Formats: sequence, C-alpha cells, structure tokens
Amino acid sequence: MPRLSSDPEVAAILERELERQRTTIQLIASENFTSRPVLAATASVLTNKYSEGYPGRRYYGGNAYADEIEDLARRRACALFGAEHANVQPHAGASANLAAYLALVEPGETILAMRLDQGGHLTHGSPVSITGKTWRFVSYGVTPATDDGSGERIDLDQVRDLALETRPKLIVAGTTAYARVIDPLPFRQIADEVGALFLFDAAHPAGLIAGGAHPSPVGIADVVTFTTHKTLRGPRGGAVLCGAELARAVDAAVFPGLQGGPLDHVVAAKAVAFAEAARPEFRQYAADVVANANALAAVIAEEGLRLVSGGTDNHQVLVDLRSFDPELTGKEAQEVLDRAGITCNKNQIPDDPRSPFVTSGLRLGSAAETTAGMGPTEMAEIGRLLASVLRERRDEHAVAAAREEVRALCKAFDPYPPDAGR
Ligand code: DSN
Repeated sequence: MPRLSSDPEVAAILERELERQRTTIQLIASENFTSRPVLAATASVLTNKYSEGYPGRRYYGGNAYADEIEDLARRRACALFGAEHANVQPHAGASANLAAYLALVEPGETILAMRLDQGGHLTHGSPVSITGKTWRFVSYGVTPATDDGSGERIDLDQVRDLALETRPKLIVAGTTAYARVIDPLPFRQIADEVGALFLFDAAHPAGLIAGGAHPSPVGIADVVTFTTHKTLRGPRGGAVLCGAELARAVDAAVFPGLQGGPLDHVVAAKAVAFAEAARPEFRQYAADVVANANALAAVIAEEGLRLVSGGTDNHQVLVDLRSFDPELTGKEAQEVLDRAGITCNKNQIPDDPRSPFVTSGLRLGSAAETTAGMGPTEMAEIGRLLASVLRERRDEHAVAAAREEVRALCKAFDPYPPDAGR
C-alpha cells in the first residue's frame, strides 16, 4: 500500500487502521478486504480527472483513458452478471437505488419495499431518507418467528396483498439485514400481476450472485442495483444493471440526475473487481462465504443465542440477543465485542422493541474473514469466543483474555501480510 510519509499525521492514522483490520476479526456483513490491485486502482491518478457524462459524450476534454476505463468496467460488469447494460458511476448503493427510483418512478408515486426494521434498507423508503420523503412507500415485512425456524422469511403473501391493494409503480426486493436467499421469481410474478416494475437491490448478495451461490435477478428484474464493496469484494461504490430499453433512463438518472463527475479511480477499481469476481476461484469464495456463515451460525445457536429465521443461506447471521439475556442490548454487545477485537454491528431484529441506536440484535457476516482465509474451524472458534465475551461481559479480565485469543487467530489470517508487498 502507498505510504504517506509526507503527511505523518494522516499516515499514522492509516497505519493504525491497517493494524486494526489486521488484528481484529471483521464480522460486519457489509465489509470485505479488497485485493491489492483494487486498492492500487483506487489510489490511482484517475482521481485527478473530471469526466461528467459517459464514454464518448463528456463535458470535459482529456477523457480518452477515462472513457477506456469506464467502457472496460461496463463491459466487465455486463459479462459478469449477464446484463445488457451497466452504469458503473453510482458512488454508493444508496445513490444506485436513488437513480433507479428516479429513472422509473415519478415523485409521489407508490413503491412497495421492505421496512427497515424488518431487514430493509434506509433507501427502501425510511421516513428519514430522501426516498421516503420523495416517493410514497408501502412496506412489507417478514413472517412471524416460529419455534422451528421456518418463520422470519419475506412474507410473499403480504407482498402480493399490498401490491394488489396499493398498485405500486415499482416493487423492490432486497435487504440489508436478512440471512435468507431471495428468489426473484415470485417478486416478478407479483409485479407482472399488478403491472409494476421490479427492482432487485443486490447490495448484499452481489458477490454471491456473481459467484453462483445465489440465484441471479438479472433478466428477471427490470433493474438490479448493487454495491461493489460487500460480498463482491471491490472498492466502495455502487452500480446499476438493466436491459437496453432502460439504459438511457438509468444513465440520465445517475448523471445528470443525481451525481456530478464519476469517481474514475473507483470506476477503475470496479473494473478490477469485476474481473476478479469472474475468475473460477471466486465461485469457490462465494460458496465458502455461505459455508462459513453456516458454521458460525451453528456454533452461535449451540451457545444459546437465537438466530433470526433459524439460520442462514447467505453471508449474514442475525442474532436475537434477548434469548440469551433479556437485558443485553445490541449496543452493549457491540461495545464489549469491540473491546475483545470482534467487530460487528448492533442491528434491529424483526419487530424489535428497541430503537435502531440500541437494538436487540447483532448482525454478523462471513465475507471479510473468508477472504482472509478463515474456514469453518475458525468460524466455530469465533462463535465460541463471541458467546463467551457476551456471557462474561462484566469481567474485564475475561474480555482482555478473549482479545489475546482474537489477536492470535488474526495473526494466522492476515488480510494484508507485510511480506506480500504492502
Ligand atoms: N451500511 C450498509 C450495510 O451495512 O448493510 C447498508 O447501507
């Protein structure tokens, strides 16, 4: 990684962040460790370039190479996902979703999407998001919890009933805290039944889809949005896929509708990541991510923590802490786990009585540590450590001992080993 010796203050902070990533366990489900080529592209001279517009149609001169890189990224994205058109300019998943709404729905029209506290995203119409202020959102959720773990799945009957009742212009499938596979076909059928368009927000499973571990919504949904930095393991950013007939509307929504100049250095890094995700080893990676999440989930359940939906089909494990200790909040759990070097996030669980700042749940993810090389054995060890830290959370010696175990585990699975040329 490039050194910033001429700015020692910034360099020191970056070194400490690198050290944190190397010596603590990363279980945030939306994070990953990018490859060095992705990091290098992100740090490239393309950060200097202004290229408002699209390849061949820019508002500034000097864009020959910006055009080449964006064309390459678009071609690679289309090839990876089997899409007719890709827009690789969205700065984030939120902007990709906003662009899709802008392209497909007039302000004030109705969109049917998943509610935030049921596993949806802020951009699925939360009242605090511009999406909730601009469009009329109707929300669906998950089925009630059951003892056998068959509940807490997307309630497709509710999706259909609400679609028939409210006749949305657009139906959104996609989640931010949901541990189960999402089949795009029932959503397509419901959308067709009510004459709605269908957007699949693949922010979380994009890498699992690219790696063949989850069904692809491409060619089924009218528009697919995704982030490039979660399971796809690329740079921080977003993208939109669609058929040729929507290409113009989607492109116009991204620029000039929402954004100014693209981040060409990030577009270059996206191109790198799309090529990496097209390799055969990425298919193995996607399968390993799911296997690792299952191994983590199994041990956590054995340790007496209830899993929302009873398990996982993807990279996420959602834990209901109330089953473990009614007093334990997600906030407290996140804080004590942070002290032990286990990084994860508090998360609301379906029908959570606590606020999003406190919560009754934890969201864990396997994508990053799978990249670092961990397997089911390490996942089981992490599950046991996590449970013991929660159990002994008031004993600082026990937390400090867990921190040392975490440090030892991380040493064997360094995402950026110094001898590999960082
Ligand atoms: N922050 C992302 C996540 O963690 O899922 C969603 O925006």
